[in-house]
Amino acid sequence: MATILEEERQTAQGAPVRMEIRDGLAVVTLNDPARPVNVISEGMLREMGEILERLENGEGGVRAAVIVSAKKGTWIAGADIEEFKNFAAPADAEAASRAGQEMLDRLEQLRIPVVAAIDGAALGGGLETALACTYRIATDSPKTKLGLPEVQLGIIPGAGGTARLPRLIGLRAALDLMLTGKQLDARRAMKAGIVDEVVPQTVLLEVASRQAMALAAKKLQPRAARRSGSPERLENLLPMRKLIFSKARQGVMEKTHGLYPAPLRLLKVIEAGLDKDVRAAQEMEARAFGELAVTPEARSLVHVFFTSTEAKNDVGLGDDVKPKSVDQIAVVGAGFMGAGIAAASAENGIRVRLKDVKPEAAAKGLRTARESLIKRAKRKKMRRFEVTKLVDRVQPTTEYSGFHASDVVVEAVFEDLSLKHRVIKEIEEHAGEGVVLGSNTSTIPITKLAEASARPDHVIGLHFFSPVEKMPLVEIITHEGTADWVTATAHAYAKKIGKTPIVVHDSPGFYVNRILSPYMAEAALLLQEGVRMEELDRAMTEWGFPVGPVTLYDEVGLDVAQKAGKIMAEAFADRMGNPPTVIDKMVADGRLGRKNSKGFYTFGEDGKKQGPDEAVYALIGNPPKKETPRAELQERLGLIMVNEAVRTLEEGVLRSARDGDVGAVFGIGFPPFRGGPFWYVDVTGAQTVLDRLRALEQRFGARYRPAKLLEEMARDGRKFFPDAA
Ligand code: T1G
Repeated sequence: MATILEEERQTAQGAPVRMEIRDGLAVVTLNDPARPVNVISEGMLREMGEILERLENGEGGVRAAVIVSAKKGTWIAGADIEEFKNFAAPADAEAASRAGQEMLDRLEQLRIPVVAAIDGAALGGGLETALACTYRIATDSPKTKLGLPEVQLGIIPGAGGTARLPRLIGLRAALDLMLTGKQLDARRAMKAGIVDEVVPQTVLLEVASRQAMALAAKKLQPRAARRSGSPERLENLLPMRKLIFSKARQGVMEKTHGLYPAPLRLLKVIEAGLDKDVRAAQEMEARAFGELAVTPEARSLVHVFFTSTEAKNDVGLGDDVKPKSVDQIAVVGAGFMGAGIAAASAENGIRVRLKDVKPEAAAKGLRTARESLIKRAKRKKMRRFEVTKLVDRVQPTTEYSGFHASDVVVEAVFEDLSLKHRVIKEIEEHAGEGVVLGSNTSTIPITKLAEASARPDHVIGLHFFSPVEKMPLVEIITHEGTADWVTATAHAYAKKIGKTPIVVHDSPGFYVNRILSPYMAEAALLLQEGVRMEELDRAMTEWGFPVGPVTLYDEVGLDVAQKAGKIMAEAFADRMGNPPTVIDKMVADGRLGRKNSKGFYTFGEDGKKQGPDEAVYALIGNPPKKETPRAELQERLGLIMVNEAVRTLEEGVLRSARDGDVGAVFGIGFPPFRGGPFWYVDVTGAQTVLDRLRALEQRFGARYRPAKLLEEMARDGRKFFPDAA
């Protein structure tokens, strides 16, 4: 049996779906030759339609079937998101949803049992296909992930998932999966009741074939059938159900401020469909899917999906540039960032030497790294021996011993040029000739760092964001002399540890801090003009940022912001040369933010943010009196960031608008439903953005002077992305 898959993998050509019937068992193999993953495209639907017809006709005396993928890493990655771009009207998307529903209804109604033999990702329409099968077996491979991430694309499951999943695993569990889009590994999917069995990859087809025939012989029953009636009967009591939905709605509003229509519509569809049969429930699902798929939010989120996967898969260098494999790294500086980088690397199979000057500092860093690893291991229900293996990958040291075996060394020491120069020299004394020397600096030009290196072409910026375990972006910064293989290795390393990398050219603030600085400076200026801090923060969270700029000051640290602000003011004096004075006053008053529990906001014993510290206004010297319309605050802060982003592309700091959108969304939480600064310009219209900037320039001066590239885009009616509406 296993050889069937091997043969298929080797001979991936022709039809994406193949079926072989032997001794009453049909093995349906998915293997789309045209893509790296299996997706439910129009072509795949057609192929599956023919396969279903052959099974409905009982071809070859078939008694049971197994659906298996011959693609490494994916079973079915869902509907073909590329085809969403063809949805011109709700009816187009609704028709696509109905076509998916009809195919899976036929699969579910087959008179023979069908086993989903899942190895790799079964997401969206992929999981919905598995839910329409009689029995689900998944492998314990780390690549096996099951989930319904549709809300992350601004839509809802459209092939029966909103009806079948709650009926299989209960309402609360289903809502949690569909509202978060979280992906479960096989063991957790089994615990949730989605999967019937978990097996090693090597025996998947063998076990699936045996179980399929056992089901046909009625010697085996799916878990779902063994449970009497729908699970968790308590949930079905109306008062409880109402409570579940109102709590879920409240949770969605707190998280999204109502800016994302899909999760709210999802709740409506599920609540209305619960007491109906699956067919009737799917009616509402298809209609809602149709309406959501053509919303600007969905189009932006599809844009974010493709730009982020492209950024992951495209280092932007010729195929002849080969990255070095990264199996062992060293991190110098075991502070919060260093420990985070060590943990993210260890979690993805890389051995780490974590160095600091003092043993207690190295020990503290090790503790931080291990605590983060154990927390994530617990969430993944890893077994004790697996956890031990994982945490043992991080080894602390106060020496440079073992650095010779490192493929990459990341320095994450204090932001001081002379200290970093000394560390670079020390690293090069102990590390191998071929080592990539990465710096986690967020402000110091990489060109300056490379000056201390004996191998400047090995020096590159590896800018992680805090907290490393949560922030997906790695900003890779090249200087004029960085070797291509070094860039390729840094990119491959970032991808290997599950991050989304963008490559930018060296410049003050690089890309992400470059666009963040004028935004933060403008917020401080607005405070000085008498706008209340919570009003500023609410304006930007209601614009879609996870937190507002004033809260962000307290998070990153006023001293860090002050330092970055000065570097930017020096570098871009014409526009940023007049930094707000409030930050200096805050630092002078010993207010560094959360790290010393004294900032713009007050902090409780537990370190949690409380409310505005009114004493700050006395410090600012201007009592808050100004009622500025929220829309104006959003315009001033949003557009100053967008304009700076366009300027970085104009200057060649960014290589592409794609990287700009990915960097802003994944680096500083630019609202994903707005797609990123460049997509935002396209959707809003370059001329409109230009006019609004010019109006602001009239009122507030040079810091709002539109980027030349924006003027050209408006003049020529050009867009950064051809498929922007
Ligand atoms: N459609 C189209 N292209 C896809 C795709 C999809 N669903 N999934 C991946 N690709 C492309 C991707 O753009 C990249 O292209 C290549 O495959 C490799 O991807 C009815 C309507 C599956 C876990 O949201 O999460 O089903 O850059 O680099 O790291 O209810 O891709 O090489 O040209 O990411 O191994 C729901 C999306 C759809 C899953 C693999 N499904 N995909 O990760 O590879 S909506 C999803 C992923 C839906 C139904 C609804 C990941 C992956 P390129 P990659 P990877």
